[in-house]
Amino acid sequence: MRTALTIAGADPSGGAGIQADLKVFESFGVAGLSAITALTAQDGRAVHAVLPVPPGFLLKEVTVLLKRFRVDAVKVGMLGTGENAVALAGLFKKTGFPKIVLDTVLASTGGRPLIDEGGADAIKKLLKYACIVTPNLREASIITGLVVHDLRSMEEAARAIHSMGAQSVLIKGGHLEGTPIDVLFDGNNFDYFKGRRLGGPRERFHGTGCILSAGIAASLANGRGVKKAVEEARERLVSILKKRST
Ligand code: PXL
Repeated sequence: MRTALTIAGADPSGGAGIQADLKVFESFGVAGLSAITALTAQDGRAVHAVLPVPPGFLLKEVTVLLKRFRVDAVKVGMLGTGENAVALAGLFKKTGFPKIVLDTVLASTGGRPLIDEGGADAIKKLLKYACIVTPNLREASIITGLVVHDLRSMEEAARAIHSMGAQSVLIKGGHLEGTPIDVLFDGNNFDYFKGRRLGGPRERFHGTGCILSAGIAASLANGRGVKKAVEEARERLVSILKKRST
């Protein structure tokens, strides 16, 4: 059985973070491993508190797993602190994982920071290890310093993030005005994935980014290429969201 590792925050409400990632891995027939970067107290509507684990402990969680299991793909989500990002960058440099999906989680949809101050700069240190990175418009803006708000600026940001070291860049257009379109750039070509807006309250979309990045990691673990992995993850995301009550 193929194996994927999620390095992310815990969401007790189950819609995002480690809990969501493991369910997605299972739905792809991939065995799931997890290393928790931070605890959160939340109800699926709002994050009430965050307690990051110390970087030394995070490294211990991961290295203990690596001694025993072969890992086919890794998903990195919420990190809690810049220190955790830096610690992981050191580990990735040593271990050379081939398939790392980096979800650049900076804040919850409700606006609660999920990484400490300066964390966004630390996350940049992980870009060069990423097989694919999946920022939304806001995260792409913060990472590049560009105003990312339409297709043209998404393409510009994708080029900029690629030049910072990520092999492929998927900029998620869920917050675009009008039709949501995700833009994938592999350093040569752009691919565009058009979506359809599903209505409903904000909590219906809690964990959307986690589910997508976990799906990409699971599909990569199953041996798919990056573009196919994005397609499969997007399809799975839609079917999961449709099952959620509105
Ligand atoms: O969707 C971002 C996110 C990631 N990870 C955890 C979260 C959230 C949003 O609330 O709670 C653990």
